[in-house]
Amino acid sequence: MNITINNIEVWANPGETVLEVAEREGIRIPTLCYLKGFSPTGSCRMCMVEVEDQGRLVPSCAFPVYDGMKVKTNSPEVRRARKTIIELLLANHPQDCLVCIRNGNCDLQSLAAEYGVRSYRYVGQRRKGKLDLASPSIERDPEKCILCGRCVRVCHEMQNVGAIDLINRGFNSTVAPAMDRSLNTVACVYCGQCIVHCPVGALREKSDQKRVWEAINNTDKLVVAQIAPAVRVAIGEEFGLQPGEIVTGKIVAALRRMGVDTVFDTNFAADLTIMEEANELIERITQKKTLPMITSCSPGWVKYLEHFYPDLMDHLSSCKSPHEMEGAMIKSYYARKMGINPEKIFVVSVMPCIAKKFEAQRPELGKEFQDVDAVITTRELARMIRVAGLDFSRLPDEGFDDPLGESTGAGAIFGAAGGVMEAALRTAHYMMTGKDMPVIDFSPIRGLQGVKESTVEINGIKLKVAAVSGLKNIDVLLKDMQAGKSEYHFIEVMACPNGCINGGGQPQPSTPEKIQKRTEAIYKIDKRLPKRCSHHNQSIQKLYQEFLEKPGSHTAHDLLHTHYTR
Ligand code: HC0
Ligand code: SF4
Repeated sequence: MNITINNIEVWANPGETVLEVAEREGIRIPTLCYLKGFSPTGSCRMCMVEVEDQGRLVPSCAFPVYDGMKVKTNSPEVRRARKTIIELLLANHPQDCLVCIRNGNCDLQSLAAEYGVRSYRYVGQRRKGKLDLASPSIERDPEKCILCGRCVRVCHEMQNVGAIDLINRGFNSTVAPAMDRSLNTVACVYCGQCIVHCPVGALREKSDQKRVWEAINNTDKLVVAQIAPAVRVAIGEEFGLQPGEIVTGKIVAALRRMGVDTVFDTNFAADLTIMEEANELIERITQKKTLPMITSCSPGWVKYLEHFYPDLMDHLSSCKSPHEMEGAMIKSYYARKMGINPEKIFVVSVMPCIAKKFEAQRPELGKEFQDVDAVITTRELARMIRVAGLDFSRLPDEGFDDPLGESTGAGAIFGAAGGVMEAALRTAHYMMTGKDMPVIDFSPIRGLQGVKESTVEINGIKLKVAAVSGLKNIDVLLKDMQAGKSEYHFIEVMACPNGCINGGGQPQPSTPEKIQKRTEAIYKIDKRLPKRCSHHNQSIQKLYQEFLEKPGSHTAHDLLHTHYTR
């Protein structure tokens, strides 16, 4: 069918919305509540357009096209309506942009600037709400909420958790957990997807920046930082670089200039995780223990399983997540090697994830000492780099410290969904046959689909594997397991859609284009490395020789494995 937008005839498919057609034609219509791929609510009305042949304004995100339709996206009526909507939103919004976490990166602030809002036109009563600071990962400020409902749709439709919803009526409507309780008292899994999709500052991570600066300034502490696989392909966006630009060396340089004493790589521990996890998988298969084994490195996923399928906890790999393994090795192997009292070591993990903040505090992780002392997100590190006055893009590329800084391509691909599985298969093949896989790239479990599956034959055993990301995608597989119908041997689950590259602590906003670029960069790192299998990592080999003996040893179990008991 043909429609006219701003006097230009364009084609459209039946069922498309005005917003979708306009987007395709390169005509920008501002939105706040709209979320591509989710059910439209039309609640904010920011995307108003004028339908000339009907003489009325309609929300373009929820209005389907029809043949012969005549639309204006930029008439005086449209501009006036949008400006009024912004002014009404501001009337019920705290006037504290200068001290807001989203200052400079807020959709409402940008629209107010774009539409020339120069005063608070409507003055009246503002909705009150209590700050929710109780969880270890997320802070909520309901007074900043503009009721767009993006977080609610993400939590329900993408993550299948439903920890938050619109509660109350009329002027008192607000987004909160049931009974207006704190997030830490409900089944929130701290994936942080609500934060990355919030257009304003109503949701934010619990910041650990202050604690990290204090540790850096404390001359009695040795501050050891580690960087997660997905941070290096995303943080550049915070400094105007292209999504997917690989800036590993600049992050290392920045941390050293900020005063961090030693910089290690979580990718090293990802290789270590693979040694332990591949060994565990083989043990479960040969000793006929609980299968399928499911990965345990995504703390949002672990929490989801605990809340919703506690009967399936035995399927979870006993391996700690890589950054926890790295912390454990820093405070044992490295501390001993260097003759440092582990109590004086402060381990800070730079992660794309906010659930890692919760994970680091779990009593199941760390016996004598907490493995990791603080977790900061990609966004928090970017803020700290700015405060330190560093010109990020001009920093030189520096290398990690030894011995917990060497990594292979297998460790690198942990950052993309399917990567843990692929890395584990590379090493499981070696452990079972004594030979490397003839083809290292395992394409069936690459790509941006929520569920990827394949069968791989090793030593006559047909291993059925799946990689799942985005929590709503896991339920079918879990229900099959409960019914005793699952045919899988090994399943990777990442709480966030597409894995850590799209974690709740990554630069905002998150868009499909950015996710694609970050994923490509992760596989580029793997491809470029001379060693692409965890068992070829020489520092890992040395760690086993000098300290851990072999995968699954008593010491390995003591330091690298855990059992979640909720
Ligand atoms: Fe991930 Fe990880 S890969 S969870 O996605 O397994 O956060 O990047 O650091 O620990 O290595 C996040 C990313 C990590 C851990 C690793 C795993
Ligand atoms: Fe829902 Fe995840 Fe946000 Fe918790 S962190 S409210 S589970 S989207």
